[in-house]
Amino acid sequence: MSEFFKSIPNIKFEGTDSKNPFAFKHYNPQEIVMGKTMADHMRFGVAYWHTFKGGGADPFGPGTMIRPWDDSSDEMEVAEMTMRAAFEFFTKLGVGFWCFHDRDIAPEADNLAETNKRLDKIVDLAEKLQKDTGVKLLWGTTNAFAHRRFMSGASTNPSPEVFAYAASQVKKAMEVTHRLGGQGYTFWGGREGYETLLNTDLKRELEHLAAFLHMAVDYKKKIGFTGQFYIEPKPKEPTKHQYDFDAAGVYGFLIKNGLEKDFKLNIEANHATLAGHTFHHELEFCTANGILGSVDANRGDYLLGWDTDQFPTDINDTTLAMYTILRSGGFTTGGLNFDAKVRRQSTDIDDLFFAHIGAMDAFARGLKNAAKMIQDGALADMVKQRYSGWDMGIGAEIENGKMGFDELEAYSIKNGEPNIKSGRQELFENVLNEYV
Ligand code: XLS
Ligand code: NI
Ligand code: NI
Repeated sequence: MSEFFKSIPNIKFEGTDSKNPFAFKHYNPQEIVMGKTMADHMRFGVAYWHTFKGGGADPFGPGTMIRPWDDSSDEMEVAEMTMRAAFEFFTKLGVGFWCFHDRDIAPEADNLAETNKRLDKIVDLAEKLQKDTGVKLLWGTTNAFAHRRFMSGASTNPSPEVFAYAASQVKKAMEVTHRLGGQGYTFWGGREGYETLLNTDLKRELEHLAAFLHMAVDYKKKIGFTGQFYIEPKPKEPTKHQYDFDAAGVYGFLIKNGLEKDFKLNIEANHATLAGHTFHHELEFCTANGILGSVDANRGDYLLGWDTDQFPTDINDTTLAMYTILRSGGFTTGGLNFDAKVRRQSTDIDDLFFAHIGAMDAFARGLKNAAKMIQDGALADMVKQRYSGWDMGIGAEIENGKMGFDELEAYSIKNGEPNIKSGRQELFENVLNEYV
């Protein structure tokens, strides 16, 4: 039954000749690419917070978008209408997954017990709608950053009372994620960071963060939740310095604290660029270390220094991302969650569709390009060639641990100046452009 998107048809694949803005030109869910359907490769998800709770507010003005599911003074009625609108949207768009924060789906009450009751009530509805539509939960998470109690962080707050409150909230959010069959649970470190080191005991805060995550791992086992835990790195915003800075920083933190077996990473494109990396770099770092879990698919604006969370449209980016994701073996529990919001001037509900359709098509093109790159082996052969010295002679002996500094010095004295080989960067770039 269509309630909120009556004028909008189910979005279908019509191919590249289509001029219909409500159709996919490239994303053909059942099309097989490298042995798997496109839908199974991508595991697209919609982010509840941006698409259904975002109204277009920015630091200079309030929201611009008037949504039919927001049309009541009763907060719980709004929550129910929003959930219905969301599942109608997922179904019309044809995505398999959704993601949410606890506070996106149900409003806080005056106390935690009542808040939890409200959450349960909305989760009843979500459970029913999941069943009716077949749409699944990619991951759930907690909003422990918006309320004023979390102004100085959640698990890294100087106050143990706030730490306890955040723990209670994560406990409940994990329970409802479990109940909804969530395939994962994400920890994004909201305000876990600092504004000034003058008032901050950095060492202690990091220890508290580790303790908090250990408690979450214990509780996961206790309730039998088998979904994957993710940490989502971000270097700054809202705090000046966020502790989960980037993939390398998070990985070091996990290893130091004995948590590396329990967490994978959820890589967000715009967070990568805020950290001074490319999206591709963060994905490649995770793949190299076996910790790629899921992706928040969006993009920033290179001229702006904040998390603009735009919908991904750059085919170069999606191609390189899919090139790494495919070579990592693809998603298991994770997927491509559109942690992205339509621009403040895109005020119509149609725009929500255009944004997602464009992003899904951009990733479909990326997938097809990347599959072709892998099947042709062009780049991989060139990389293999570049490292071929390690497959024999002294290279193989170093890799096999048969050499030390004494032997390497003797080798260098005997063989003299190393041969210089071109890195051929421009040629590599040309080869990539053949596919994009
Ligand atoms: C914010 C984050 C957030 C997480 C979920 O920048 O991207 O949306 O994905 O808490
Ligand atoms: Ni995100
Ligand atoms: Ni973000």
